[in-house]
Formats: sequence, C-alpha cells, structure tokens
Amino acid sequence: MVVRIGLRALAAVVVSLAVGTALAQTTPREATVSRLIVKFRDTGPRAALALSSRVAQVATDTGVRMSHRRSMALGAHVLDLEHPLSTIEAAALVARLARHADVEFVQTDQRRHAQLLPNDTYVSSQTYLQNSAAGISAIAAWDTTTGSVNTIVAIVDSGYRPHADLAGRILPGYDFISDAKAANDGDGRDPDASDPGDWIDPADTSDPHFQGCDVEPSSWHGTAVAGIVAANANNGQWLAGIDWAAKILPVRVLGKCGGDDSDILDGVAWAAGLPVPGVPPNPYPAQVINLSLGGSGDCPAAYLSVFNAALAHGVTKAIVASAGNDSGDVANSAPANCPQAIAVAATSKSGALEGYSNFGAGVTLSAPGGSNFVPANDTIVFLSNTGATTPAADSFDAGAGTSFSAPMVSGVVSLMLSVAPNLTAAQVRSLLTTSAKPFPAFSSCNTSICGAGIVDANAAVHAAMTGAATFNVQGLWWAAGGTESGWGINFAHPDNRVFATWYTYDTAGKAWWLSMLADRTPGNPNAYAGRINVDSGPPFNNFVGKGVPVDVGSGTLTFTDANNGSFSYTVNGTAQIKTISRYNLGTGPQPTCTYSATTPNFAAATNYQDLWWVANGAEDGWGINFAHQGNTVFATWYTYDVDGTPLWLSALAPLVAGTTNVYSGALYRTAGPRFDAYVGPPASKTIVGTATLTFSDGNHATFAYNTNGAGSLPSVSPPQSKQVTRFPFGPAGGTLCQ
Ligand SMILES: [Ca+2]
Ligand SMILES: [Ca+2]
Ligand SMILES: [Ca+2]
Repeated sequence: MVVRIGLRALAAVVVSLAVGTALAQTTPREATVSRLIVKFRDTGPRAALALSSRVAQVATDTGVRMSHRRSMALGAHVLDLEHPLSTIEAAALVARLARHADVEFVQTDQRRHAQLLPNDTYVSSQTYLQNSAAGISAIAAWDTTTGSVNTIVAIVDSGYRPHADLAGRILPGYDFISDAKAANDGDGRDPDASDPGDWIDPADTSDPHFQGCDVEPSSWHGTAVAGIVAANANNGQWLAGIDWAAKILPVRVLGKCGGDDSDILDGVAWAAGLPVPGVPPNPYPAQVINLSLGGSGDCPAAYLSVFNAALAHGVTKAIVASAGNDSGDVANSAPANCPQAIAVAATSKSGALEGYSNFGAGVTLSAPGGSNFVPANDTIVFLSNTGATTPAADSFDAGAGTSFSAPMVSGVVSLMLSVAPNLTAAQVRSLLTTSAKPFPAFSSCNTSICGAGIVDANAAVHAAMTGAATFNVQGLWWAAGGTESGWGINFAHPDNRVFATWYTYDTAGKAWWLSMLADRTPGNPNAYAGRINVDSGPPFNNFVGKGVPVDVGSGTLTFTDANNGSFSYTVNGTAQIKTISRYNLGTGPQPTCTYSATTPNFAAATNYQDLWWVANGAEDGWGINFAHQGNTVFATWYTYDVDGTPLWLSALAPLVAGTTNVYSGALYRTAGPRFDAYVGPPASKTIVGTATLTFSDGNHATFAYNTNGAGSLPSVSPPQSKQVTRFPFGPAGGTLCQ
C-alpha cells in the first residue's frame, strides 16, 4: 500500500518582523585592565633569578603592584595587577614595562569577543541562532567554523527555488517524483529538482488523484528547509543559514499533496550514493540527509533497509528526520521512528516542547520549531517565494513545525563535519546528543520525551574537534596479531571511562586477573589511565559478600582507532607495554559500540557485549564479561579460587539450536606463561564444566554453571545459577553495542 507522506511544516504563520536590529548590542562601560601578559628575557643578568623575584623587581621598578597568576605556553606569564587600571593608565604601564631591561614583551590581557555576526537583513529575527538557553548557539559556533564547501547536505523534500540567498549552494540534484500529476512539472522522474509549486486548488480536490488533500497554496517547503541549513550568510540580504559553505543536494520527492514512499526511498538511497535503477549515479553523495517529512505508522521495513544501506555505504553520517506535528508519540511517526534516524522534536523559544510536536522515547534530541499560536512572536523565519501557485519572486516567510527543527540539526551536523569530516555515523549521533543543551528548568521537556537536549551547535562543533578521534572500545581485546593467545582484556566503555578486566597468569602460571578503572586523560581523548587492582574474595562456588581489592600498580590504555591500541602497565614493579587489538570471534560482524548520555534501552538490546554481574552490589568483586558477535558469546568469568585468590574461567558459548536466547558451552580453566613474560600459546586448557547463559532480555540473564571436579576445582552439581545484569559504573547513560 502506498502511504502518502505529508509535509512537516504547519501552514506558515505570517508575522511582521522587526528588522535591522543589531544582533548583539553591548552597553558601553568604563573598560579596565587587571591583567598583563609578560615575557621575561631568556638571557641577561636577571634570567637566572626566581620568577617571583623578577615579578617583584618589575613591580618595584614601575611602582605598580602586581603578582604572578600563572605561566603560559612558550615562557610568557600572566601577571595580576593589584588594582585595575584604566585603559590609559594601562597603556602607560605597558609602555614603561616594554622598555624594562628584563622584559622581552608585554601586553594587556584583553578580553576578546565573538565577532562573527552576520549582516543578513532579517538575522535578528532568527532568534534560534542565538547563544541563549533555548537557542542553538550557532553564533558561538561560527567563531570556530562557518562550514566547509566539502560538506553536502541532501534536502529530500519538495525541490528548490533558485532563491538569491541560496546562490552558489545548490548542486545538481534529481527529481524522483514518478507521478507526473503530483510532480506538477509535466513528467515523471527527471534531472531537474526545481520546485514548480505544489499548490492544490479547488479543482484538484475533485480529481480522485488528490482526494482528501487540502486546498492550499504552494509551500516552497524544500527551499525553506534548505535555507535554514545553508542560506548564504553575511551577504547583506535575507537570512543566515547555519552552515555558510556546505552544498545542498536537492532531492525532490514531495509534490502536490505529499510524496510516495517509493519515491522517498529511492531519493534517500540516491542521496547516499547508492544506485537507483533508471537514474544516473549521484556524483555528489551527501554526508547529511534531511527528511522534514513523515507519516503515521511503524518504521516500514523498506526504510530500515534503505537507511541501513545508506549509512553502511559510508558517505552519509546522519539521517535527520522531523519528529512530526501530531502532538503524539514519535513511535507512530515514520520515518522519524526508524532506529537509524536522528529524530528531532520542536522546542519553543523558552525551551518547552511545542504543542504540535511529537515526543517520546524515540526522540533523539530537540531544536527550535517555532510556535503555531497567533499572534506569534516565536516563529521560524525561512526563505520562500511569493508565488501562490507557480513560482514568482524570492521572499521570506515565518512559520512553525518540526520541519524546521530537523534542518537545524542537519546544519549543526554539517558544521561538525566541517571540523571533523571523518566522524562515523555513530560518533555524530553520540557527539550530538552528549553535547546537547539541557532543557531549561521548568521546561515541559525532559530527556524521556524530548531527547538528549536542545541541539547546541557550539558544543557539538567543539565536541567534534576534541572527540573526533574518540573511539568506543567496549569488547574483548588481546595481544595484537595473536602471538600471545591465552590472555585478554575486556573493556566496558561508558564515555570518558574504561573499566578494564585483564585475564592473564600470575608468576606461577596460574589463572590470575586484574582490573583497572581508567579515566580519559586530559592530554589525549583516546587515552585512559587508572590504578590496577588485584582482588581476593569468596570462592566461585560459594560467593557471599564482597571481593577485597589491593592496589598493585597503574596502567594506561591508548587507542589509535576503535580496533587498535596499546596497554602499558606497571604491576608489582614490572613495567611493560603490550600492543592490543580488538578480538574477532569470527562468528559474524563485529558489533559497533556507542555511548549515549541517555541510558540506552538495554532491555531491548540484542547484543550483550558488556560487563555483567549480580545486581544490587550484593556480590561486588566478581563479574562476567560477554563478547558477543553473531550467534556466539565468549564469556570471561572473573571470580576466585577455593583459596580466595583470583581465578578466571572462560566459555565460548554458541546459541543453542532451537532457541533464540540461550548460549551454552564448555567452561575452561587455562594456565599459561606469567603475565610479564608471555610468549606463545597457553600452557594448558582444561574443561572444568559447562556454562549456560539464558537472556530473558537485553539486560537480564541467568548464568548457570557446573564444575566436574577437573582443573583442581571442587565439583559443583547440580549447577549453580546467578541472575546477572549489566554493570553500571557511571557516568550517566551507557554504552550499547549493536
Ligand atoms: Ca518531473
Ligand atoms: Ca522536475
Ligand atoms: Ca543571507
């Protein structure tokens, strides 16, 4: 069945706009200077003196009291003046200091202000761009980047008008509307994605083709959406787009009375660079695909398939979809409810959920959408056309809808990609959500209905720069190249923290494990450092109470990508570095792990890769790591021997035939070369029993095991079992692999 997909914009509410006001105004005030930047000479009679003496000397020599605040890069120092000076007094002081024998250079420590304010005619009405609690802080972001010509944003919509404020920004797109009547351009698919108008007049409604469609003028919807992303900024006319440089790929799928799934799907596939039968290949595949459209129902299988393929193709990093304007749960709004989509709800200028906006757990984040109340002082201004039917002159208009929220996020993603073009789709989603602004106090929005927050262009751009190369490493790793098979290290990785459990052998070759809670280092976002503990605790067959940790050293994990890194450690005085790589079970695709500040829906997860234990902390001190790939779980169980020393056992547990949730395999005890002199394969591997994992959902499992008396372990029969769940150790949110 063909589903008609409607526009996400509400009927535009035309308002009179205050124009010409300066965007940022500051009231003049008496400027003062309270800090200097001074570089003392590297040579000369005073060079060997203590810094405090040199500061005291220049203070004495100039008669101005000052003290050392901090040292700067390249040998300069920040000095605090005891009393602030007027700018004239400060200039005189600087002149005196500049002549001082011990001073190489000196200047006042001035405050610099963001200066990149565009001069577009109606920019003061674009309140959503501002650095306010409910704005998207595009103005702040522009101090860092205004975008890149190398970024392409596909606007899958009603086509485009060659509006003057989009001049030079529109790539050759494609018109995917198959039905000539709906297309309104006289034919089916064609290479001209320009928008001929999508008006419905009273005569149209008697045409069975447009039955049930409302009589309305042309919407120029695609032009409006494109302008929010990329209107030419600082060109003295019209509006300012969020990205001043990115190219727009117009993909026309919406005509009179909406568009058909079959055309939208082909349009998305083509935008991503995938082949579409009968259509020439797209020479400009898009990094960002914006879908300000939707309809009711579940996410159709065809959308799942196309969205998956679009992201897997590798160019497209984000598919951004408007949540919809039905005041209902986004779960009923496709394609925003498709899991690959970044679903965007609409917030007001005070950061509340707009009344029309869809909401719910499926919303990824929010962005301003404007109010549909009249008189409206909270509308979104957008590029338009004066034509009520066929196109006429360039214009602008104002209105509301999640149609406007989505391109704000698309524009922010394109800014992120301008500073970090190699971000993955998972990183884009993670950085967007973790950098989002918290909803203001007393907002009707919260993270359970409006997503992670309000999109924050400035924070997202900075997160993209510093987090561009951050990799989620959750999973099982071992010595690179497999030259040291028999030991490994499991990582659970929520955001800026890695919890590592390392299974190896003690100096006697006996199974031994250590753990490390490592935090991201200030200098390298892909390095994590922490203390290493060895625990002792109650034996595996009678675990009551808690393990007791002993600090035995320190470690640093440094990752070069999501699959390679190094582990340097000092344990009991022995310092070593091992090259490590992600272990491939070879039983299906490696899952991709993504941290989210909003706790993921673990219960719904179908990949179990994580650290698990008995909930509620009653049995702190042991745990079980699952590496999960395809239909196999590799479990490493960190527990204790009968004498209370660390013991690890492992099981390679394939899915049990005829089940969908039970994994079972032999339980092994391994002995091997000591941790600090590891060479070759493990010394011995003994089957000591069986482990069976029964997952009642993605966050609850029963871990049942028996032991058979082998491997110097007492026999446990019948099997013992433990109810296990994922181990949360902060920060808020969690990492999900899929
Ligand atoms: Ca056509
Ligand atoms: Ca056309
Ligand atoms: Ca402009």
